[in-house]
Order: sequence, then C-alpha cells, then structure tokens
Amino acid sequence: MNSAAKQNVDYKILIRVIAQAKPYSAVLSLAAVLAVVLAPVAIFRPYLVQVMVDEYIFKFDIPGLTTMALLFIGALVLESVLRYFFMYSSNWVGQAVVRDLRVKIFNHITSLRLSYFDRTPIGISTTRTISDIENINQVFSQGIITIIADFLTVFVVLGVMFWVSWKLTLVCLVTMPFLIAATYIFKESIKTSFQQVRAQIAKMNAFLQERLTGMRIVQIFNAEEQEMKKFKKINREYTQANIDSILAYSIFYPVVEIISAATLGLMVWYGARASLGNEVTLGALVAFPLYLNMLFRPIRMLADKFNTLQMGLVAAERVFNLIDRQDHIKNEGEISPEKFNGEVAFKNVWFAYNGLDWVLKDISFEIEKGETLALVGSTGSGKTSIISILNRLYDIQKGAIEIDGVDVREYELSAYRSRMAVVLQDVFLFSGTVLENITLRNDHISKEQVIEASKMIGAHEFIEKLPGGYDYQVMERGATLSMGQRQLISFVRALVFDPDILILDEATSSIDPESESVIQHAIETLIAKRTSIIIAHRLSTIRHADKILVMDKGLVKEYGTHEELLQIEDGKYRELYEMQFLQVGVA
Ligand code: TTP
Ligand code: MG
Repeated sequence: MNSAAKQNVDYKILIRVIAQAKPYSAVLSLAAVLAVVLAPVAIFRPYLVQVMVDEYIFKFDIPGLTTMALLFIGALVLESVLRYFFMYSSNWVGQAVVRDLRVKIFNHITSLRLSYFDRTPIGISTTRTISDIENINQVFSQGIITIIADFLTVFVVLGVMFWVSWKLTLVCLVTMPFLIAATYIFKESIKTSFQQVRAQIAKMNAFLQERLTGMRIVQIFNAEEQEMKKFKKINREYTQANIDSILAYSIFYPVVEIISAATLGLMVWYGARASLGNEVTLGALVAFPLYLNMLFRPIRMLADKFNTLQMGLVAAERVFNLIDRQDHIKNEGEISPEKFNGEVAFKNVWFAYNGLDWVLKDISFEIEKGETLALVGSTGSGKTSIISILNRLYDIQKGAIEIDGVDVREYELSAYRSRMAVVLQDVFLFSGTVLENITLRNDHISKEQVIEASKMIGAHEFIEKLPGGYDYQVMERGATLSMGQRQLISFVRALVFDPDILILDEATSSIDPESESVIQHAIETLIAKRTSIIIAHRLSTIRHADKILVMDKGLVKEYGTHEELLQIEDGKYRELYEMQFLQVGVA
C-alpha cells in the first residue's frame, strides 16, 4: 500500500540522517546508552515504594524505612543526573549535525547552475537552509533516541508489572486497545494538520518576502489595501490550520485521561479484592498506580514524537533532495591558462534555457585578439543569453564556443571565469563597503590598485565624496547610490580584475549627457587593449566597435563592420542607425 511504501522511504532517510552523526558517534552512543540505562533506573522508584510498604511500614521497621527513603532520594538524584546528560547529549548531536548540514547546503547551493535558480523561488532555498534543517535537529533531540527510550521504559515497566502480579497487569491491560486506537487516530489527525500548518507557514513566508522586496511597487501603486486583504486571507488560513491541530490535542488528552482513570479504577477494584484474598501484597497495590503512570505517559507521548520524527524526516528528505541535485555546470576541463590570448569564436551554437525553445539558433561569429564586438538587436533577441553562455552560466546544447581555438568545456571552470569579467545590465551591490564591493573580498587586490582603477574609470571623484570614501557602507543592493554611480562601481570592479576578455551589458536607461560622457570614457578605458563584447544600445559605442552582430529572434541577422552593414539595402542595422541618427540630429 501507499503508506507502507512511504514507511519504506522514511526508513532509508532515517538511516541517512543518523549517518550524518557519524563524526559525533561517541556522543550519540552515550545518548543511546543513557536511554537504555534510564528505563530500569526510572522503574526503581515505584519498586522501592512497593518494598517500603510491604517490608518496612507494616513491619514498623523505622531505621530500615529511613535507609529506604535515602535510597529513594539517591535514585531520584541519579535519575535526574542521567536525564540531564541524556537530554544534553541528544540535543547536542542534533545541533552539531544541523550545523554541518547548513554549511553543506550553502556550499551546494552556491555551486548550482543558474538554471536551478531560474526555476526555484528564492524563498525555497532559504527555507531549505534554515527551517527545514532545524526540523532535522528534532530527529535527534526528540525523535529516534527518545522513542527508543520510551519503548524500553514501556517494556521494562510491563516486565516488572507482570513479575509483581500478572493477574493485576492483565486487568490493567484491558483498556490498552482503546488507548492504542485513540493514539493512532490522534497521530493521523495531527499529522495532516501539522502538514497544513507547515504549508501555510511556507505560503506566508513567500508572500512576505516578495512584498518586502517589492515594497516600492506596492506603495507607488497604492496597493497596500489589496495586499492587506491577501495577507489577511493567508493569515486566516494559517490560524485555522493551527486551531485544527489544537483541536486534535484538546480531544486526545481528555480521552487519554479517561482511559487511564478507567484503568486505575479497574485496577483498584480488582486489586483490592485480590489483596483481601492475599493474592496481591498491599505494597504492590500502592505501587501499581505509579507503574501505570509510567506506562501511560510514554504511550501518550509516542504519537507526538512519531509525528515530530516524521516531520523531521520529511524535512530531511527535502534537504537531501537538494543536496543530491547534480545541477552543476560540468567542470571537467583541465586547462588552466594563466592568460587568454583573447580570440573568441562561436561555431553554430544552439541554446535553450529549458532545453526545448531555442533562444539562440545557429549563432556563429569570430573576434580577434583585442577586438570589440557590438551586439545589437531588439529586446528579447538573445543578446544577454549570448554572454551568459560565453561565461558558462549555462551549457549549450549544440555547436561549440572556443577561446583561443580551444572548446570552453576543456578549460577548468574557475580558471576560465577568472580571466573574464562581466558587467551586467543591472548592477548588483552587496551590503558592505564600496571597497569590498569592488574587490569582492579578494585579498590580492590592494586599495592602491582600486584607487588607480577608479581614477582611470572616472569614479574616484564621486567615491571620495561619499561619507567615509571607499569605506562607505553600501546598503542592501546599493539603494543609496544612483544608477550611474552603481554602474561606475561595477566598471571599476571589472577593471581591477584586469580580465583578458571583457563582457559588458550596457544599461538601457538613458542618462544625462554629462554622465553619458563619463560612462563613455569609462567604457573606452575598459575595452582598451582587450577583447570585448558589448551589448550596445548607444550609437557612440556601436560605431567604435570593430564588428557588429545584429540579432533578431535568436538568429544572426547581420554581421560585419559599421561600414559594411550600412551598405545593406533595407538592412536592420541601417534602419536602426537612421532612427538613432535622426534622434541625435533632432536633439
Ligand atoms: P535575452 O537574451 O535576455 O534577450 P536580450 O538580452 O536580447 O533582451 P534585452 O535587450 O531586453 O536585454 O532573452 C532572450 C530570450 O530568452 C527571451 O525570449 C527570454 C528568454 N529567457 C529565458 O527563457 N530565460 C532567461 O533566464 C532569460 C534571461 C531569457
Ligand atoms: Mg539583455
């Protein structure tokens, strides 16, 4: 059956979760040993009570009774100490495993290929690294070991009870089927409501995260009220899910109370008669309710613990699924050049993001060392895609991309990328200083180099004027800097890395003429003496390029020099040129 199959899978995951604790096997074994020791130690106290009643109280042995009382206290202290170490060690293992897993996941996520992030909401990746992993902790702290400890307790208690009086024990067990049935029903019903709760939390997280990121849009378009309505709806559903789970608890606990009271009643009724008939000692009669309590408590908690375990395993399954994803860009190349000469060639390249819809179709072009290629084309024609595959953010499906006559797949990935700099359309700055944003914490780049590069780009002046200069704290994503300033910082970033091949996705947004000349100068500095590919929007950039590639719907429409392309009758480039030229002429 379905649930049986599910159990099977869970079992495998359980083993894998436990395997994560391998480096901490000593502590884990300690916890397991403590669990085993705790069961008999716990049962020792009720047993002492029984002995006290039978052997001392009714025989008026007062000194003996004092010894027994001290023994009782000793047992209590021993149990408390053992319990302390047990809880501490099992929780400690859980936390240690979780800490290791977090690092593993972070490492894994940062090396996943970009197509994974195209398909997966950011919220999912954060949930995996933070809250799902936290649930795995529970597998250790509340799951397996405690469940084993509880089972052991139940068996030991039952054993002692049978040993003391099997008849009385059997009487007590009459109600057991009811308890087991109630526990089972409870377990199933809180399982569904817990899943509901978790699903609703995820929904609320995702909603909040998106709204916070897009707060500007929410406020600009006066959408607060609509968003509020949506939030209220999610909030209501979340509350309902919580209430459902509380309902299950509020039914289950009284039911268990009734069953245990009934058991106690049965036991007293039968036990008193048996005691009168001298079948059971009075001590046993006094101790039995204590045994019963020790029997009921773990059984009552088992349902809860099984669910916690189950939830931890579900979380573990998700985390393992992510860890198992082999969605990396293949890094099988072995060539690690010190430097690229700078010849780039695309040979009949075909590419699709999803493997189905061709975004680039049969693209071919060549750039010589030191040359500049301008990519031109309408929006969505595939310009950004060309540079993404050149930077190996995605793998191509057909054809070949070669640098210095060698297929890019034969280069070692990080060596390959380190010789290439990409300046993207929308500049992303991290929170940190301007300096850190330029060097990306690469220790090999000195502040002097950064300042020199800034001067060459023409960014030094404005950075100097920021409070703190190069140590100015950039707020999240550089919100406190203007678009042009961010652009300049990204240019400096590219220049200090001194790449052999420079790729630039020119910002589409138009800027004032003064900044325009600053940016123009910066771009010229950047592309001087190195192979460059520029996705160009401004005529001034395009005209300076050695070659121009006009893209249209994923195809190479025209390819050649400025002069050559202008010769083409009804050519797209010519049309584009005349349009822009007219605009410039009018302005
Ligand atoms: P792009 O290569 O991004 O087009 P572009 O850079 O020429 O456009 P713009 O001038 O606006 O910057 O996209 C080409 C096609 O690929 C487009 O139809 C959208 C699709 N695409 C994806 O499917 N997934 C992606 O991650 C990207 C970036 C694009
Ligand atoms: Mg683009």
